[in-house]
Amino acid sequence: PPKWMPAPESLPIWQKFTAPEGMDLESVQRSFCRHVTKTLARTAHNMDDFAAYQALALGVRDRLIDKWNITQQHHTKMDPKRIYYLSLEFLLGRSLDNALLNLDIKELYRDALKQLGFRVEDLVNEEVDAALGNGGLGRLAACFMDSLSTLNVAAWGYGIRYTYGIFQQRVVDGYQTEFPDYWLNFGNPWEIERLDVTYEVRFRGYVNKIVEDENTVRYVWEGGDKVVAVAYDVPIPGFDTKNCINIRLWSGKPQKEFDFASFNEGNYEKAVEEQKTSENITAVLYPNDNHMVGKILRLKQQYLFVCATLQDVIRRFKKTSRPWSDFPGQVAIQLNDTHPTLGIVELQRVLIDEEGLSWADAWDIVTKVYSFTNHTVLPEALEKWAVPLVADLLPRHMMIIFDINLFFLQDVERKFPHDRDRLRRMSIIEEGHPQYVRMAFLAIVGSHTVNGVAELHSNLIKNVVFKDFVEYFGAAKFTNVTNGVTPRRWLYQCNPRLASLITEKLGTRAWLKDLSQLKKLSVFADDQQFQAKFMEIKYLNKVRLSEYIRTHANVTIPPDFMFDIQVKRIHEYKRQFMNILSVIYRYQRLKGLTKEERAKEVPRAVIFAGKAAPGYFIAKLVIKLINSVAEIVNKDPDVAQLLKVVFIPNYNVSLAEVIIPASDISQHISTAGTEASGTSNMKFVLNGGLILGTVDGANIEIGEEVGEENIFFFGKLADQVEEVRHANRYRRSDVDPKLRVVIDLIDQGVFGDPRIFEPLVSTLTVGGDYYIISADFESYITAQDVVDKAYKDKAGWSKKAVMCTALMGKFSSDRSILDYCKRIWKVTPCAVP
Ligand code: B1H
Ligand code: IMP
Repeated sequence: PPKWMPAPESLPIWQKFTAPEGMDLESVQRSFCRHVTKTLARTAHNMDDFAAYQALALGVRDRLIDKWNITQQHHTKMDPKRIYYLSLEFLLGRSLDNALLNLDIKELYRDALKQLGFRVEDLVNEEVDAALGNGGLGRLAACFMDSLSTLNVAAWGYGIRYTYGIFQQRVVDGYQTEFPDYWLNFGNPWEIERLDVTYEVRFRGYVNKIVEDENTVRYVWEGGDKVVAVAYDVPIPGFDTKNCINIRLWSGKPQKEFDFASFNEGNYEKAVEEQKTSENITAVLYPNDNHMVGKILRLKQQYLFVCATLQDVIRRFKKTSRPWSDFPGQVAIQLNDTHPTLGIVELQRVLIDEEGLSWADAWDIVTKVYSFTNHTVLPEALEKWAVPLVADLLPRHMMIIFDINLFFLQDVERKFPHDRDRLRRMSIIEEGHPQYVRMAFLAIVGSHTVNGVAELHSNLIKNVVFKDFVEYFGAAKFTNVTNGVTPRRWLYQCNPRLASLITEKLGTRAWLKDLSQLKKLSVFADDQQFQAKFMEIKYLNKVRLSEYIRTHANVTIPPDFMFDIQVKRIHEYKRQFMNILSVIYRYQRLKGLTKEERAKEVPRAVIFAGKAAPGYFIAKLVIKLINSVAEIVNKDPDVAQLLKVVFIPNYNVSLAEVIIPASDISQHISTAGTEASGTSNMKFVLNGGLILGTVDGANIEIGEEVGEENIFFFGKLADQVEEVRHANRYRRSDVDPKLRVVIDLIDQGVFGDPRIFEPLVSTLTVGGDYYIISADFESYITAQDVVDKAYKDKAGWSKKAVMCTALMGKFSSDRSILDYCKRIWKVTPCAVP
């Protein structure tokens, strides 16, 4: 343990010079100018908005660090149970605006900077997103960190500092093209580099068996190659609290910077080789949402991550000289999906091989510490790693996995004797050539609690996907914690006008920490004046988005159109394809209408955005189809007053903050039973946008909260999907008649060379229509008509919109986190007084 100097804080002079900065105009301006001149080495004469952003960010960072220090010292003093949230993704987005709001210093900074000639609103737009995640799973981790900090939980996030986050998407000739995300090129004021916090990580090598006496053997993992993980800390301020927690991100670097022997021999390539390979490990985020790719580099990322994290966790635990039996009372580790599951094996390894505990004592500790969140039931997303790959990279871990499996299956055999098929189904090792390690099974066996992320999803886990495990472990181990989103970013920050209106009406900002208070808004749902204000704000948000679309996608969308939005990762199960097919259907229907009939139609802008995994051919074709349809529709004067279609490039967190407040209706139309939860659905409804959705994921619970009259459901139910799939037809003549009309138009070349779209269109027939677009199409088109009809009734729609915002209290990530604290982690807050 590090030796601390005898409390220098107790010296008055120490206190004087480390006191947090003042909360007055002059302190802010002084700090800003100090960073301009001393940190950036600039002057008033060579300042641009980006430099001003940097100086501002550095000043705010100083305040975060003050809070961070106070929080860590308080935690050291109180030594509470720590919560460790392990995630290979943190989709944080921008930090400046969020920090200004959470620290409640935005007004102060606005005034201070105004006098210096800058507008805070301009400067926050200079920031590049931290995009270390793919989609929902990574953004959930970010929302959870905001809530953990706000709720004063002694928590740490742990992740990887990818040099390149999710790729930048541009659209070229209608196709997605990918560019590297150079997010660190101009420095990152939101991280604190900890060159002193480093851990060694071993790969490959061999396992040495040491026979101590006739009943004891020990194994030591030796040899191989070592790399070093360096810590980078990202402070996460809570809202309206002194607490500020931390995400610690690991970056790989070589154990020795340079091979001098090779260098001196004149072999420059070889001299820097090691450096290159170890830095490669954390170079890039794998850009697949809901899809696993069994690449060795990904396995290296996972191991480097858990190995460094556990060394840090154990070092912190050991500072208080407690016995190992205290560990489960002091440490809870949450696995964000199976990606950090090697952590289970690594802890077992450290306890038995390095700390000398017996297998049984060690395993008892491991299974009391870990809990596991499952985020998907899609078969292609469930992680499995080839045994030869694991055995080569992590030989000792492979042995331990086989032992865990052996003891587990022996116990299954005791409980369900002579049930060979059950053993085969439940084995952590999938038999075959090669064998595979089933990571979800390993995570279940090594955890005390397993949760899904919405009611339906958790039920599917219990009754279908992990049914055998429920029968073996009992139902109590499996539970649901419905996802949530942070109302600080997803209402207060992204929709300031609506937030002000709410605060004005409720007379307090308390709703930002207790979102259930929004229900008090429902008494204003019929109040015409309130409706008018609410819808005026919606209109202004639509103007802002329309302006963005004009400048970034070169399409003009009148703000009085209905804004119909589907933004999320592009995936077959999310069915953006079905959406664009229905747009084609609408297009041909509109073209067939008389002038009188047209006058009764609701003008609609159908807005898409989202990234496809670079190797996902069909998803990329969906983007091409959307752009091809947009091109034809947007230039057709026949429908110019009634229909616009646009694909906005490079969807990310900061773009979501512009898009979400501007929606009238958003689409969450996954095949029932496939979207575990969805979280953007919550954000849209919270901002007074209605949803058109399937009976899937969190849509169901949103419907329960806002009422059936305020949500548009359609489509087959989860328990009908399997049956529909079996009845699917494989010929064009058998698809839904309305869908047939659409396919014919594509085939006729209305949207360009039909041969381009053939692989996509044929998923509906020869591909077996796995996502049941044909079976849901009629119901989908009907639901679209119901939406149009409802939208024509302005007062009726306004009331629905208000009720939506009012009834979303359940979907705060604060509620989710409190649920984890009470039922899974068994931890209470540790607030800085
Ligand atoms: C979700 C993923 C995911 N579920 C594998 N699973 C990945 C799986 O890189 N990989 O290998 C990356 C991501 N992501 C999403 O999690 C669900 O689809 C959403 O429905 C859910 O809302 C979100 C948060 O729980
Ligand atoms: P860690 O838990 O050892 O990683 O410590 C995190 C941070 O908490 C350190 O960088 C310090 O800022 C603070 N800290 C840790 N131990 C002490 C202590 O004994 N006194 C005061 N602050 C501490």
